[in-house]
Amino acid sequence: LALFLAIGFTLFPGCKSGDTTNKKVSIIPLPREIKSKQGEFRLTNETQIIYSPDNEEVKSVAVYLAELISPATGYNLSISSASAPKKHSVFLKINDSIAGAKGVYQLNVSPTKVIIEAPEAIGLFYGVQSLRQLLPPEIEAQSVQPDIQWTIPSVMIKDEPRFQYRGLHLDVSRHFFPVSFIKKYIDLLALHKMNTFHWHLTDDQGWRLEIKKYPKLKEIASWRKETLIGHGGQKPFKYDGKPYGGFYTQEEAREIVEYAAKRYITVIPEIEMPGHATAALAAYPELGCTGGPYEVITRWGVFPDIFCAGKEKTFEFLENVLLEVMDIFPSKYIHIGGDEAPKNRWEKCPYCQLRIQKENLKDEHELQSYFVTRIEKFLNQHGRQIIGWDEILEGGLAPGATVMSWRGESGGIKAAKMKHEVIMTPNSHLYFDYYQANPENEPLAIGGFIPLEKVYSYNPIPDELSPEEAGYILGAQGNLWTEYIKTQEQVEYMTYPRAIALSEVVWTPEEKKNYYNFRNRLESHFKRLNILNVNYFYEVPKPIS
Ligand code: TNX
Repeated sequence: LALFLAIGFTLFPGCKSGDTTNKKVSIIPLPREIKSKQGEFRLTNETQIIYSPDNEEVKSVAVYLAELISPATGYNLSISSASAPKKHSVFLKINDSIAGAKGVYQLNVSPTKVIIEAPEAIGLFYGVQSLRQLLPPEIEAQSVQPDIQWTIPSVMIKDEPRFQYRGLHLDVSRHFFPVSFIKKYIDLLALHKMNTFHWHLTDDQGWRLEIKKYPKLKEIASWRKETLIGHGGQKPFKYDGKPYGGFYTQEEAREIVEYAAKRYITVIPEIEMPGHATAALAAYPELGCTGGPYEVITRWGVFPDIFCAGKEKTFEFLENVLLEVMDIFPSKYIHIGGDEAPKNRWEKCPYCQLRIQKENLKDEHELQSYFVTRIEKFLNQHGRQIIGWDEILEGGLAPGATVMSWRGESGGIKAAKMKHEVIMTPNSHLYFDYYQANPENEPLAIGGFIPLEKVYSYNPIPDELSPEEAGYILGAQGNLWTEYIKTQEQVEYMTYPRAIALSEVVWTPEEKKNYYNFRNRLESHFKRLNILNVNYFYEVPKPIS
């Protein structure tokens, strides 16, 4: 490691003292501008947190900071909006004259004070995250660390995000994860200045959200009769014989939304339609073309039974579901899935064929477009917009839809050229369920190969786009599908550190990114993750050749 660092420091001009890899200044994602200065600020029991102006939102960032610092230091810092503060304070100030993208902030540390300024509270929150990373990693401990000096190196930081959408996804259908874990997942997003949690709540293998109007979703659709334990490609499949399931109550989902909002993270729920719907059909078989019976699926893959596009009751069901979903999730966007919906059932279904005729549609792809557009209209009427996987381009894109480009970037490029918003989640770079190292030595995964450096190298703006078209790329997201991921430890192992590389992809200006510099900073960042009890994948850094 020493050798690696020595080589890294000599070869990279960005690594000289006074710059980002100054041992003590190691922030991820890398801020836009950092200037190291002489000296340091020492945090003590006497330090005050002073916020202004005196309003609830600014105050709550101050409280968040005090609570962040308290367990490890044992300090109970005083928080006030006093106009004549004592020296040696941490100031959180709204300053309208600072301009930039949403989240912009400045952080100025000197031996006598720390000032975080931003035009909005969200910027103060990001400044707090940077300040957190300037403190020793032991600040993350949940018990008092008596031997640590809580010093913060003097520094001037000017920072703002590159993209407005900085997301991470989690599939809780294939495997279910409890509320406590979802909160930990969200906390780690906040540490890395990510702002969106895409919650994949429904799929063939389980429906995970309580819907009051349709109780069988939690009673039937949230359970499968046994769980696959063998390799998906092996025959015969091996099962453990035990029922598997779980769901979030509406109260729990609201708790998550609120928890995330305090961390400036939006939760986007995904309700899959028309495909990946077998679990829902198992509970309400009348919503399928054949009428069932159906069972919650125990294997992984793409399955033929999807919501019937010919029946009015399908739309009645989905609209009622979405009304409850909108009541829980205040997000501007609702993700409606749209991916991997085989058309075999629709081809043979008299209701669907009648609909095709009546609506003057060409084929089943146009029927899917009709389906998505109809749902979009409903959500628009309630002030929301839809996101769909790139399959929603087939058969005609719903007018206001945002496209999540997962089968590479081509769907995203096409949508941006059509002046639709795009979120890049290509399975060439951002699928964290794929292997990150030699499969021979890794726990079984779904396939693929996306090592850390590949994630880091990703640029969400494809060369093919003009600057105007590029403006439609809202940002990027990492996806974590959990077919092969059963435990919380395994989720973290697959997600980290790749999601940390992603944070720099979506935050840091492209021209400031440098993998070796990142890998250096990551090495000290790992100490923080150790204390936070995160089970990340570790590989010894390769020397620069
Ligand atoms: C494709 S990505 C899917 C998921 C799987 C994933 C596995 C997408 C929109 N659909 O249903 O879990 O591949 O990598």
